[in-house]
Amino acid sequence: MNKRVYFAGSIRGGRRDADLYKRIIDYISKTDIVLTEHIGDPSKSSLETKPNAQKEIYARDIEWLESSDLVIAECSNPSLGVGYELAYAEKKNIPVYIFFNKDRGLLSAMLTGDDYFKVYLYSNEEEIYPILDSILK
Ligand code: 6IA
Repeated sequence: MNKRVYFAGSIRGGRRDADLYKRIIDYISKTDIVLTEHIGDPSKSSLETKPNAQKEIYARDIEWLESSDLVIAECSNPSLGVGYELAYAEKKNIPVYIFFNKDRGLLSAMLTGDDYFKVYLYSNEEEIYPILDSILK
């Protein structure tokens, strides 16, 4: 209850799963605090940017990441930024839970080969929510 969750999902890696991110974020938000709610905003374009925004985004995200109790990542759509965040979380000893739709291919060996990460392979979205319950309980 009231855990601080850093949800990670692709932005510039591609927004095809943005609606799924939003549903996951809404689900987590029923019981806990999602620091990165914007990840699920389908109206946000991956190209959207303002002058000097990159440094601000990086600094704010790192601050949120370091203040989080756990990271939940949806990795079905590959993203350099998410990969960076997952490695950063490991270095800071923040627990990391990864969801990957196994019908979309194979997850990077850099994640599946690292026992630090708890990886959940799913076929249907409905499988995600009971797992979230067990992670957040
Ligand atoms: O390489 P990517 O862009 O796919 O990396 C996505 C990951 O990096 C996400 O988990 C975010 O935490 C972080 N990230 C990358 N870009 C942004 C961003 N851009 N804002 C916040 N976090 C970001 C501004 C546009 C956005 C409002 C849609």
